[in-house]
Amino acid sequence: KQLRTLHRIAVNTYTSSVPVTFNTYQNKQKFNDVLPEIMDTLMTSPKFAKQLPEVRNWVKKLLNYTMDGGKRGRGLAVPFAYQKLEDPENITEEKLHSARFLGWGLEMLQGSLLAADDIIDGSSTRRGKQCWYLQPDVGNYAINDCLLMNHSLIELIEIKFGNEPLYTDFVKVINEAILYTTIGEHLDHSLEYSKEKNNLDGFTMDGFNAIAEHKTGYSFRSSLFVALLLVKNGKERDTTELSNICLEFGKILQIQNDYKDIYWEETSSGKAGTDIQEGKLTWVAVTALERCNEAQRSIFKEYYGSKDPEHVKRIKQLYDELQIEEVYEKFKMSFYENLENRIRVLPRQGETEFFLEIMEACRKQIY
Ligand code: DMA
Ligand code: MG
Ligand code: MG
Repeated sequence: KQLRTLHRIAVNTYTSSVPVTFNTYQNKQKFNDVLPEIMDTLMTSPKFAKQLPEVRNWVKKLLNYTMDGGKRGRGLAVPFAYQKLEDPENITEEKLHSARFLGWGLEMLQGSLLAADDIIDGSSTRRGKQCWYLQPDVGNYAINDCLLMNHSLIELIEIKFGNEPLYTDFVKVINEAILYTTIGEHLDHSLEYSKEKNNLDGFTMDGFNAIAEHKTGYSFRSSLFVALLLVKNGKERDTTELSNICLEFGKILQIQNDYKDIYWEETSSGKAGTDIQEGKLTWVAVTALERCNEAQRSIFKEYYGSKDPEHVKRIKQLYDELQIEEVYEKFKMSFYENLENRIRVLPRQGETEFFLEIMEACRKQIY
């Protein structure tokens, strides 16, 4: 009898009547199954097939290293979004497969953006490993590797969808994500604080929001927008509010990222924090400044943006004095509440379900 029950559970897990969810073994497993195809497809491109074996080996090594170990939220969100946004009777295995393929494309993009970001931020670790640019035979060549990855992604999309009308739409969404994210990385750099600058006028919540929307919001949005292209008549849907909600997700994800940089151990976050050292305009820094008195503001100006471990400690101590952790917990709660209210009034149930589940994943830090 026990065996029969087990069998029934096993069968049910694989029937389509099981509700589609983002964070399930099934979604992940089926997504992972497509990865080898990504590699193979890229290598069948004449642009790679005719190269010396060294080139192919390098690209495989690069992709395996930089796409490994992350939470894969952006990638997993594509098949999940497709299933939530499409009417059940229109869902096809072929489209689902395309969604997974595109998901991996977005994971490739994220891997390259992070590899570039780590050079810029002078980071040492990422996803629990040494950063790509710190690998023995990489160094500055990592810049070329990032370009190589971005354009391999476009090549992949061309091989897979080049003859379909949707090809240009996919490229547009991906290019938009790259363009806005890199503008975000520019803002992130241009608004940095340094003692030489000695000016905190730009350290405002508006500044933070602009950075977060760009460097995080648009790549988050790309999962939903490529999925929508696979949906029947998806191109005709009004996406204004969907887009705005995605940018809000960008903000909260970046707020959590900024918080983790200070308060999480490297063993949990997978990377050593650098925001204080680099003088970054983060949610934590702006929130602290909003709460500083004159004396505390001087301390901030004196020690922020320094690699000296004692200075970093002094800033963290200031954050403690200002009770940033408590402020963060409260802020996060009301941010999610407001976001949920916007999500609940979306016109389509599938849209609401998609965002609510992604929101839950963000809350649990598994997105
Ligand atoms: C960079 O933000 C985000 C992009 C565009 C990859 P960040 O430097 O705060 O990210 P992380 O903390 O992961 O390095
Ligand atoms: Mg960084
Ligand atoms: Mg960060």
